[in-house]
Amino acid sequence: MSYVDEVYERVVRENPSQPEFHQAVREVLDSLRPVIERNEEKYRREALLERITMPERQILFRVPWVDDKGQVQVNNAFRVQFNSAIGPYKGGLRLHPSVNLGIIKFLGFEQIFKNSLTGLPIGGGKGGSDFDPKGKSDREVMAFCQSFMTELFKYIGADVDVPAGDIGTGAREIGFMYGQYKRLTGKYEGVLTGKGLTYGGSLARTEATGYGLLYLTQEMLASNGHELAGKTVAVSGAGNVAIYAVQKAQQLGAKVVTVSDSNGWIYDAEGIDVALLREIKEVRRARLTEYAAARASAQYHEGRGVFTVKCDVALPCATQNELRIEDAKALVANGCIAVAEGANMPTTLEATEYLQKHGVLFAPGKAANAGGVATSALEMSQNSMRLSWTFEEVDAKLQSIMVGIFHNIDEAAKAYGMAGNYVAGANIAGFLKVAGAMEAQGVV
Ligand code: NDP
Ligand code: 2IT
Repeated sequence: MSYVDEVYERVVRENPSQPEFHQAVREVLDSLRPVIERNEEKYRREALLERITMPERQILFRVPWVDDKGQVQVNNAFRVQFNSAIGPYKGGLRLHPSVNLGIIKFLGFEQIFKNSLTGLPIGGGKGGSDFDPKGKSDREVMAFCQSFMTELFKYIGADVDVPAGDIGTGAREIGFMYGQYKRLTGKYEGVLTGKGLTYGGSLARTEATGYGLLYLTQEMLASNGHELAGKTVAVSGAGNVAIYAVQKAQQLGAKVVTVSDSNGWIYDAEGIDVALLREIKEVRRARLTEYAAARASAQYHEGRGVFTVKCDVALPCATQNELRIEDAKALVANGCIAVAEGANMPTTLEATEYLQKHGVLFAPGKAANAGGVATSALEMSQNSMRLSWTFEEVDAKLQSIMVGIFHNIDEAAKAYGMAGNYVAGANIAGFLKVAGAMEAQGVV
């Protein structure tokens, strides 16, 4: 059996009931076949693939907190410190009822390669909890965040592990966590990113993932002879990534006709009104039905289906495995030319293969959504220097990072005879840097 297949079998055997983790590993290992085959004996002797698929450390803990009725609640929480070959662990914290160890491991594994692609010195990690911030009062969210940090603070630090936001973790949650870290340690340091602008946050971090997604998409389209301006775009999700993806797409001259949340989706023939969307999602924390109620041009549809609309470009920005084979078929049938992942692993393996086979340009999340973590790394730099850059400075760095990522993955794909396969290019380019650093540092 090939070394790649042996390692994949071991991952499945040793991590039962973690399908998302298996899926993420499978995609990466399949892409790496040509790289591994060139040096199979060396990699096997070094157990490099076993080491890269096994987290350096996994922290599991409980989070007790008191709700507004005086009832004690307990949640499961996780921090997976996956790989520190090229820098301190770095990656978000997801707060969503679906969170389990397998989901955090898939996210942490993806983060290793994504962070490598940014070109910045950050290792891979991820964390979170099955706590659901939806419908909770601010006081309940604070109680949870303080209790969560009361355990987590032992394992993190500005040069150790630097968490950030993800699904369910935004500026409010980061603020409460930062306050508790500071209180427990007495240290005012850049231990979290996505902080508020008054206490160490970076300008443009809020916008970075969505903006970065569009910078990379624009570059991918341009290098394949297309223009983003004038295109019709379908976006899924209505959270941090989706909102700023919509905004940047519109600034670049595209028309965005959809957004979605876990209940349903909006088709707005006149183009999504970002100011209204922000008011509903960021201020009122309300559902998309309110968007439809407030705007005559918007139709609300219950359930799935956001990718059944006619579009040129699709940007899945909600969650894993939301873009499935039936969506891929609808996109191809409707003439879609490009898909770029704002979310982490939003496209199933089957759907990805279908899109690629039918000539749709496909940018995987670990490249396309890397602008968020890249700007987090820029926030870390500013914290270390005790300086803050202007919005324009950060945005210019973000643009150049995203354009650089596109050319890096494009060239890696070509170097291994897979021109245009950006999934392979991203996995190979991300891997080579981390593998080189692991080899240089010996058996650790
Ligand atoms: P938010 O919590 O701000 O928004 C998430 C959005 O996705 C909401 O509209 C939510 O709808 C929807 N959603 C979440 N879970 C589901 C589900 N199970 N089914 C359907 N819809 C769902 O998160 P972000 O925008 O920050 O994150 C979105 C994606 O982008 C995630 O995959 C995340 O890992 C990834 N990402 C985020 C980065 C960041 O900087 N924030 C950076 C890189 C990637 P509802 O409100 O109904 O739950
Ligand atoms: O998936 C991701 O890259 C994030 N949620 C952002 C991580 C970060 O450290 O900014």
